[in-house]
Amino acid sequence: MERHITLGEFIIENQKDFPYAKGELSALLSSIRLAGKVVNQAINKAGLSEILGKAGNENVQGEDQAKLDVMANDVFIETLRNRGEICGIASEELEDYLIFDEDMHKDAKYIVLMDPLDGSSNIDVDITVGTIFSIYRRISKPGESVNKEDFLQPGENQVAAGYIIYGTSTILVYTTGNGVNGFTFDPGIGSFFLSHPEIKFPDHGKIYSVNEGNYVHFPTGVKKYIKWVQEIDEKDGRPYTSRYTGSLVADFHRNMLLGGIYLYPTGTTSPKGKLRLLYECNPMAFLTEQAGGKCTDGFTRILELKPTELHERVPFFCGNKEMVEKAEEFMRDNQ
Ligand code: AHM
Ligand code: MG
Repeated sequence: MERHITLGEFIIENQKDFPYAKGELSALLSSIRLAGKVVNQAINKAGLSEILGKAGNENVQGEDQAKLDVMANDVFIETLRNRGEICGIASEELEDYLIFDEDMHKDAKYIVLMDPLDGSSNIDVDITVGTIFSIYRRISKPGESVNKEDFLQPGENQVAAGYIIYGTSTILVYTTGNGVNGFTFDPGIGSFFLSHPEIKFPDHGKIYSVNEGNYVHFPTGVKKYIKWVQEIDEKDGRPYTSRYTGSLVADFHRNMLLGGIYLYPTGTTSPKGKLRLLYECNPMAFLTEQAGGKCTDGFTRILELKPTELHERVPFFCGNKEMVEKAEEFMRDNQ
């Protein structure tokens, strides 16, 4: 029988690849795995347990918080706080970052940034949602207070990033800078098993994912690119197929496995795009590059952008290298 490696075994076996591993990053990934199981269980029975719907609050960006958003945020924060590997966390759902300054955190080297439940407009209608996480080493010295600079690091400083997709099955996908691997949750056993080893974008893709309802607001380069993908050209498989769920994790996961491009450009209703650099774009960009793809804001590599504020938004072009480069060509030619 084929040997099925659990996520726990995989994390430990690959610990030697971390340049300064002492086991803390492995323990941190295990904490995320645990919180993911709790959130997964809640999502699976959401319709039964009166946790669908709005929580009655708005988050810092003025968006309605769904009850599951709030629950997922609390589960991840409490799970990570109860263990000693991180000294601070920033979440899309919180106005400011949280410092963990209890004794058990005093030697912690890592901070986490996360979107605890991405695609939340899809929760109440039973469509896939996800959790996105991003891990950095702190810049401040242990013993000093964690500060904003620790959270405003460029994406290329990430030591690990990943997502959990709560879809037809629940899959945890992550990278520590040594390729991308995916683990499917077996609910009967309660463990994640390696199911998608060494994920790479296929060489060519034929899927484009963009909210075309915003077309009128898009920059000319994006408008022309969309028209181009819809033209007939048998040689490169155009017209491409349009697929868009409104859950970044779902659209990203599909495009990485099947080949595609995801676009969330600027528009008059979202002058800097919608997606958040720290919680959504950077972790997805790290995964993308590790899977052989490309991720930019239309001009500049996402991982090189220097964040200036926690909830900063940036335009997002992400997917197969050749597809993103084509979209960039349209952006350059239509400035
Ligand atoms: P959220 O973090 O509030 O759920 O918002 C992010 C989501 C992404 O998952 C998705 O790709 C995008 O917003 C969809 O936006 P739109 O509905 O404008 O197309
Ligand atoms: Mg989100």
